Amino acid sequence: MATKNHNLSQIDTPLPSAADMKFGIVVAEWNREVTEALLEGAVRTLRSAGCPDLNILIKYVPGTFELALGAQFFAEYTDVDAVIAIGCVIQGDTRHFDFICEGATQGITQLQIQWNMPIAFGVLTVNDMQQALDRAGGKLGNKGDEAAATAIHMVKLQNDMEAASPNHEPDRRSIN
Ligand code: DLZ
Repeated sequence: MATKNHNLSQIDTPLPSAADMKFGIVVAEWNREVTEALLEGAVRTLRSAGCPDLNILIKYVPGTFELALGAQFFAEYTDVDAVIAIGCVIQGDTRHFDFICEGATQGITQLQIQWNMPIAFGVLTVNDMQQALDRAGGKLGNKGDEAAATAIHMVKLQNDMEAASPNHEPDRRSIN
């Protein structure tokens, strides 16, 4: 649950090293002022955990509704360990907001289960632009930081569990 005034850049658990990890970042172009700030936060956090720039792949899609497919392209055509999906949906006068948010959340949830690959949800779903700016490097931190930290933790968890699995078989990432 979102906690009022929680700072999204405050990462409580120390970040594992991301020196050997590779990430795809898919960024929605809608509300670009906001999504660029979220992207900056995500890249900064990946770098701070030691992820080399060569291991950070960035692609753009038109809007948040297209994030799930953009993430699937990363899963299908690259060897990334995880994807970070970045978008910003601002409530308008119609129900469009609900459909976009639902499409993105359901699409991303389904995708990460199907592909057995972490996809971090760096999407702001807010009432107005001020709420977005507050969470994109403003007074409530940066959701891009939070999403990148989540992706790093999930890749580490997956790597550790795979390595310890008695039935370990080569997965999608080693086949590519
Ligand atoms: C159409 C639309 C609207 C009204 N609002 C947003 C928004 O606030 N944030 C966002 O990322 N995208 C928005 N879009 C675009 C949709 O995500 C999508 O790109 C279009 O509906 C075309 O599929």
